[in-house]
Amino acid sequence: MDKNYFLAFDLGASSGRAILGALKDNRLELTEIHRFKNQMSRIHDHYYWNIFNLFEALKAGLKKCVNEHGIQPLSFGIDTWGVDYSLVTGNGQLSGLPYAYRDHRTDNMMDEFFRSLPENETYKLSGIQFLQFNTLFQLFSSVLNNDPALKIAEGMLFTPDTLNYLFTGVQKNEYTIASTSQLLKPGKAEWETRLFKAAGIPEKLTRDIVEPGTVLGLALPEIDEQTGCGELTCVAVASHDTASAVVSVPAEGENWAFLSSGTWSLLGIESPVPLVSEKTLEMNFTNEGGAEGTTRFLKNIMGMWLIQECKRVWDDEKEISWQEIVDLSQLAEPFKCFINPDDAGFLNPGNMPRAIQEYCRKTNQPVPESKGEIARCIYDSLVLKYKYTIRQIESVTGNRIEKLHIIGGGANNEMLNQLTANALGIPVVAGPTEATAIGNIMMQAMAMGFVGSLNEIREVVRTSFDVKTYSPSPKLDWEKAFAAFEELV
Ligand code: LFR
Repeated sequence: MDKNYFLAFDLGASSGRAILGALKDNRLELTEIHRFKNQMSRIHDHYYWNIFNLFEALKAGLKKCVNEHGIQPLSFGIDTWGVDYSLVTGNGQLSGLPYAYRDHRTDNMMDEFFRSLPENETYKLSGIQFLQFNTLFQLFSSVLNNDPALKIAEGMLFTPDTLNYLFTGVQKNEYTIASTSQLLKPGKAEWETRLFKAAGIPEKLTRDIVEPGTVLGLALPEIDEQTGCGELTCVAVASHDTASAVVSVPAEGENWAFLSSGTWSLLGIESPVPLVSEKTLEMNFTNEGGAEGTTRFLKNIMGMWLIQECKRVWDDEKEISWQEIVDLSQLAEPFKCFINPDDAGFLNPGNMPRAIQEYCRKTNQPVPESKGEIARCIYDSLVLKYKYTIRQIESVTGNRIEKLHIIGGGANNEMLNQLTANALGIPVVAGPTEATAIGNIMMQAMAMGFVGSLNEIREVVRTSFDVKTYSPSPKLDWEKAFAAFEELV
């Protein structure tokens, strides 16, 4: 079989990449073609995504693929973070810049919304965890604030849908990304009209929902003119980045959990059905849509964002590398103080080190002063939150988790991988770090007829990429630390 080429655009909240996948005899090779920075634009104290810049960056990636690597891929696919969307007017233009989910316009919006539909009803109808930035609450905030952009909108496209539309002219909502909105029925590619009604969101905004792995159409001739890509198929992949990442977990058998580790730590299991009950509501777990009808039963944990934001503040003084941060944290005293990583105050505090210190002060703990102490506090607390979350999952399913697969960029942090294995007392398998791009590429390969199923995709991942296993070898008393942490959260 010849090599077949697929181009993945993987956009994260801090950077975006174009990754070329070459598939031959069921082995996949990756080449990073293009990398660019992404960041929220702060304008008059609101946060937005510069969607037009992102579109230009993707075209630049495609052009490099053709010109510098000499490859015209068969297809391309786009995945991004969840919940955010652009509004489209009747003549097909985007109405303004899309808001970024960390914008403060949704502060207190959940409580406001629960006045029209109580929390437990909302959960039953959607199966989605409560995060103040879910599309439901973003749109509700626009309704309450008489947002003029909403008034002229005829359609709503999530971030990957929007970029697919700019490339092809086709307006569809892809299922996995739509499931992050809290506007679908649990585990179903169907809009829940009662949620639209309760929020006052016009139902005309919805588009047809397509399953991941659907061919959307061809890139417009103007794209070929600008990039030389030729006839290029656009595939709606599992376009929520977490959905793409979980597609490529190299797992076999049962009783495994995944941790998709990046800006967010998404910790959960793949389930054939949504798990929606009073207990899962109380624990605030989500049921997001996956490939092949699977559900991701998971919890959002405030992940590497905590340390990324510290680094951003520290860099302002004097640049510090990731390795230095890890090294300093290892010199600091363990278990000196803990945070609940998911405290609302850490969502977008501006100055993260200060927010962490304030949290410790408020909770009558020793206040971490040095960079090493702050980083240690973050790492210990994250790992303990992982332990806490795994226990919650086990209490819902009644099954012991026997292995944790860490995928995504965070799997590069060897220290954290080992701490995680020690705290959980089970083997941790790290890799692939490029899980999201791999999942994106393999869903294209499936749409184009080169693989047949999720199982086959995982087989390709296992034969193509190395993973590293960390066995538990605890030197510290994690149970004691866990008891203190549990007390706090
Ligand atoms: C990860 C992610 C999470 C989602 C968060 C916000 O990048 O997509 O799954 O909850 O970003 O959209």
